[in-house]
Amino acid sequence: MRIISSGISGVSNYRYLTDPFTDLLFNALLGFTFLFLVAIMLVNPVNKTGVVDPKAEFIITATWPEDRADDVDLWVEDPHGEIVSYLQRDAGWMHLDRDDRGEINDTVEIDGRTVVYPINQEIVTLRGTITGQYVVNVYYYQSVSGEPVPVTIKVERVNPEFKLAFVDQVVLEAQDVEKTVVRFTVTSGREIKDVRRTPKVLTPYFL
Ligand SMILES: [Ca+2]
Ligand SMILES: [Ca+2]
Repeated sequence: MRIISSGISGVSNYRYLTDPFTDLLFNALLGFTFLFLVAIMLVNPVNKTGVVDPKAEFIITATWPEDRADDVDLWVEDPHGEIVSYLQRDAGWMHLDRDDRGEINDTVEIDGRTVVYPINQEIVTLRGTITGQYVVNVYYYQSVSGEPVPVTIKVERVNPEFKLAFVDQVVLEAQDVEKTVVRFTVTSGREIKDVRRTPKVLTPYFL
């Protein structure tokens, strides 16, 4: 790489040819970054404590250890018999955020680099509730580890105020095991009653 003198007499100051441009670029980048951060702060004011997205009435979450490459699926049936899963991510008022497939879809490309964001979680939101019984199942779709996988299920009520309605952990012993984690009944007052675990198959695989 070529180098040149700065031309300042009496000063031994050698610099790379690209330096002035790099400096300018760096300073411009700093300026833009600062302006961008200020813009973000103005657009997204810090949420007040306790304020939750009002578009969801209930949130059902299935989580399994983030270091596992195994694919677990969350299945939920509403009182009308509508079933939400990766096969149908919108059903009635239910919505599945994503099909988490273990580690397969945990990577994103940023500036040509592969960045891994290890998370093993599927979330079903209920945008509205129907009175009656909901059924929550988990299914061990693909076992990469060959090991049993522990899955934690949470049911959270968002409105009128946030409340953890149910939490439990089940172990799916092997691939293709389906378990009903919980059945619960939503009352007209949005309370959860009659929590039970009577098994019910929601997947269509063995029909
Ligand atoms: Ca999955
Ligand atoms: Ca994952």
